[in-house]
Amino acid sequence: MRAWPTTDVPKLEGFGSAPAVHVFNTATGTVEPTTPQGRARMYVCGITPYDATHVGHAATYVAFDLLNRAWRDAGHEVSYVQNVTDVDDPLLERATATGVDWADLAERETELFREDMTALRVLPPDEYVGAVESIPLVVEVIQQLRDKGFVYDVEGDLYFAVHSDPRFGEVSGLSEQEMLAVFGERGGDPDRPGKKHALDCLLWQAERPGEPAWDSVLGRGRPGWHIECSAIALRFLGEGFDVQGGGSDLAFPHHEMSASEAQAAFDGLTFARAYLHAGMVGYQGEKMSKSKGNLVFVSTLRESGTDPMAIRLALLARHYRADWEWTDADLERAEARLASWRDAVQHASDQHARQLVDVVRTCLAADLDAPAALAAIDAGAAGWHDGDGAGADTVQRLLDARLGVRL
Ligand code: 5CA
Ligand code: ZN
Repeated sequence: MRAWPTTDVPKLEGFGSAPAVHVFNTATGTVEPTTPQGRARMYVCGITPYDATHVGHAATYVAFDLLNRAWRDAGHEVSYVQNVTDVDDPLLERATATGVDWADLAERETELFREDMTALRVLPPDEYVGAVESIPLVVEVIQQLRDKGFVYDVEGDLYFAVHSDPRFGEVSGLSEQEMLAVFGERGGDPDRPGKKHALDCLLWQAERPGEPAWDSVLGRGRPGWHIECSAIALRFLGEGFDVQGGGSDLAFPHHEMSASEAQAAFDGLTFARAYLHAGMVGYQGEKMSKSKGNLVFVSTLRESGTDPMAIRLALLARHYRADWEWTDADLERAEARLASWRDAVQHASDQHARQLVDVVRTCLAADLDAPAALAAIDAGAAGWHDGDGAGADTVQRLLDARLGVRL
């Protein structure tokens, strides 16, 4: 699948490289250094394209864009892979409800997402991979699991016995009771008769009347959700990649299941070395979600003339791990901040700029603390008015390279 066009990332020539990036790993519950061996490898779960990108999605992709940029500034090349869940229940349900073809809906919303990401200056993945085009990869991994005896049949549908992976539970760290409490509302089917364990998850769903299906050695059907990300990540990044990312609603079941499926299929394999999760953005008192319909779309803001850099700054003003609520005031604050930086930067001296490079790098190396970086820039900007402007170019390059904000 085609990604979106890349944006130029200025190099901070003459400033050495940034310090090693530390991030909070959900699986260990601690902030730890990332230690890429050669290229840094990152997989971030992509959208299910049945509705436009809301500011919650955007916050999550901007968070991982900060990591991408932090690695690059620390001297790493980055391999970045993202999927598109272009066939799944919510997409098919929306297509039926609105009377459009499911594939057209997926293509239309994926294209809008590409436009939103481009406007927000989010760097594209090197591989942007759809679930549909990955069916042969998915089937291979399921066959591998089946050969090992980790798969069983419920009325023609194939299930993964999650405890086949001795490390099941290590990603989210939830107890079985905690897992059961959220499994049902996050795409799972704990109560389906015939399952051997309530938490076992669907790998392959046999064809249903009126739904798309593909021929395979597993019979005619379509993939379950989690296995898509296991198969795509293994194929395009290989085992032991540095970071698996997404919003915190994906820690369980999605990342837990994806990791266990891969680890059970290939003995001794470690799926990702760290699991990172962005907080949930709410609106009007609830988590912003396509199913609840309480949404602020990036595309609507753009159409109404909002500067995408102001949208990006509004998202960066919150720590990526925080849960927070979007209000119009967030955007107003960001617009004012952007205007004040654009005005002040012209006066920045070389010494001001050099200090700022260090401070911003330090903030972002410490679990991607963008709010601290923004506060440091505010404090700097307040003192720039007396400078000669010789540092303006450095400040602009810094903000562009590290925050993705073009002044
Ligand atoms: N296609 C799957 C992942 S394989 C999926 O979760 N798609 S999604 O469209 O529902 O979400 C895309 C990304 O946005 C996920 O990382 C999800 O965790 C994140 N996300 C969804 N809602 C919010 C929100 N309100 N705030 C922050 N991030 C969110
Ligand atoms: Zn995923």
